[in-house]
Amino acid sequence: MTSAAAANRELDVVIVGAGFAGLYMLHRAHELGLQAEAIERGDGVGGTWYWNRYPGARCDVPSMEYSFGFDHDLEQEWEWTEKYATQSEILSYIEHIADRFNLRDDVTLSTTVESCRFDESSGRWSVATSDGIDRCARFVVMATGCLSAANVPDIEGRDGFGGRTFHTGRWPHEGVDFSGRRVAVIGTGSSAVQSIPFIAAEADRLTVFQRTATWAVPAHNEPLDPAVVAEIKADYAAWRETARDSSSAFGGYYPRREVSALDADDAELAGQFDERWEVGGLSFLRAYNDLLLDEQANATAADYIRSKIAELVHDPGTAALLSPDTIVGCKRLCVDTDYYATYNRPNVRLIDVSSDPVERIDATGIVVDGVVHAVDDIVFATGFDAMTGALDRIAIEGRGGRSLRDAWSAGPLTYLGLQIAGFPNLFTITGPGSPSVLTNMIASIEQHVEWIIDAIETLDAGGMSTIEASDEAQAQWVGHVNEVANHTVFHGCSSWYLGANVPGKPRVFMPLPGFPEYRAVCDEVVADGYRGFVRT
Ligand code: FAD
Ligand code: N01
Repeated sequence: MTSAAAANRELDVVIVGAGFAGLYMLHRAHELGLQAEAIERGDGVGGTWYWNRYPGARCDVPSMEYSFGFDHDLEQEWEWTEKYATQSEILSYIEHIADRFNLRDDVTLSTTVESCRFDESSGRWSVATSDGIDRCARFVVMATGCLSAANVPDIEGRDGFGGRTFHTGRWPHEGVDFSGRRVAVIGTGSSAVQSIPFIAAEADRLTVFQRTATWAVPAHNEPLDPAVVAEIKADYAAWRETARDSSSAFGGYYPRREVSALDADDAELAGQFDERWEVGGLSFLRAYNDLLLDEQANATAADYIRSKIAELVHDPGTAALLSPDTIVGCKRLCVDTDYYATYNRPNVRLIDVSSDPVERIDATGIVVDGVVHAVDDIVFATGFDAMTGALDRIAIEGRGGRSLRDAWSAGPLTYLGLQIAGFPNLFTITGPGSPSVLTNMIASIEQHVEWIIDAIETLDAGGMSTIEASDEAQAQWVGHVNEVANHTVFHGCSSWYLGANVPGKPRVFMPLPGFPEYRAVCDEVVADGYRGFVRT
């Protein structure tokens, strides 16, 4: 859309973000005949897959499942080439969607939404953006992403570093040549696990700074077998329905076994874990049904992975440092290709910063415990201000001028992860309090977009103008999310699920485990006349 065409535009819906969520929301808004505009900070569509171009970036949910199911022709015509698609293939898929559903005319790129203010007298939202054009809309949909606000730690001296710095989530489009360079990677989460083998293969020397050892299982990525693809496509709808019925909204290949690890003897455990290790991927944690519910059960998986690390990493000291003493899956399990084996390379060194943190960065390198590790490049694989970060960076004001930052000062409060009391007609896609990051995100995005579209359609059909979560329903829902999380192992470590990776962020478990149960509640709420929502 040209700036002139968008000037002071009156809209039905402003959508913030043009990743999977923003684009699908825009498509469904078009189908409903709504005037909608998606506003995106990036210079292109794609969200996560536009920004995260670091070497080795791919999905960890199999491509046949990590894709939209809303359109039969789309899922039949698109050809994934590998079990886990690369960043560039996923970005091509998203661009194909933007073209196929004629979305581009209503996407405004290179523009940041700075504030959204609800005007009680008109019942409309005023949206201010970096292009200086004011939009006014009945509805605002935050498709801002759970993992879109980069977290670059505020380490003393960071800006005085003399070499190049990169964040995995803001990777240069032209790529980075590390040949002949001494490179530091700070962090050992999923982004580091995927990029470290590539950086190590190119750099002269790689030094990895590890604060917490991570759990990783092999991806065993491979080209997709055309026979398997044909079998899935023959009844894709049923296959997706099975996936949606699993707690993480995927698992068509290797569903969870409904057996407790605590009932298995050592030989059975080893056999099961060997089988899952050979298959590869996140299905490892589905070998038994209580690995994410019971710490003792979880310890069986932990022992197994530690034994694998000891086999894969030749130097016993490095293997010990790489062996976590935490709960498997309590931070997101990493899926790797040659991560552990990379530490056998002579040009790779691991520095433990668990007890002596990175002290500062000087012009020449990274200082730990008084020792300067001289490097030419620093890669911050330090993750994101997850789930709330992107929303927190927008000045959002609801009824009575109340800011979202104030409303969420002790942690995010939502009803169903879809709406926030005091913020009428504002929706969040995969917001805190919904399964979101614990699932195949595309399945969660589809379910949220469809729920929001139905809510708007029903509102219009009933001659109503606003929908808003009630305080009581929201308080009850937050209590429910906490109660469900308390029955899992997720509280057992300092993860970004809890906001623990960002200094000063309140520690609240943000996603809700259990996709099928959640969907059922969303459907019941609608069947019960939008129970817990106030509609006027
Ligand atoms: P995003 O893709 O994050 O898009 C949000 C967009 O909103 C961004 O482009 C951002 O620029 C824009 N935005 C935010 N704030 C503003 C603002 N104020 N103004 C304008 N624009 C704004 N999930 C899985 O289920 N499976 C996977 O295998 C998987 N792999 C991942 C790999 C990586 C490297 C990362 C970082 C995440 C991965 N995820 C995965 C999670 C992934 O984020 C989701 O699957 C999905 O892509 C999210 O889509 P989205 O549209 O909700 O958000
Ligand atoms: O970020 P992370 P990510 N000093 O937060 C460390 C998805 N994803 O970008 O654990 C030293 O997981 C931090 O240490 P600690 C996926 O959902 C998927 O890797 O906090 N270290 C940690 O090691 C994932 O979970 C894929 O002690 C510091 C690392 O940086 C999410 O995105 C690929 C530090 C950050 O790890 C985020 O992953 C990529 C400091 N000051 C991403 N600050 C797939 O495989 C932070 N760290 C599909």
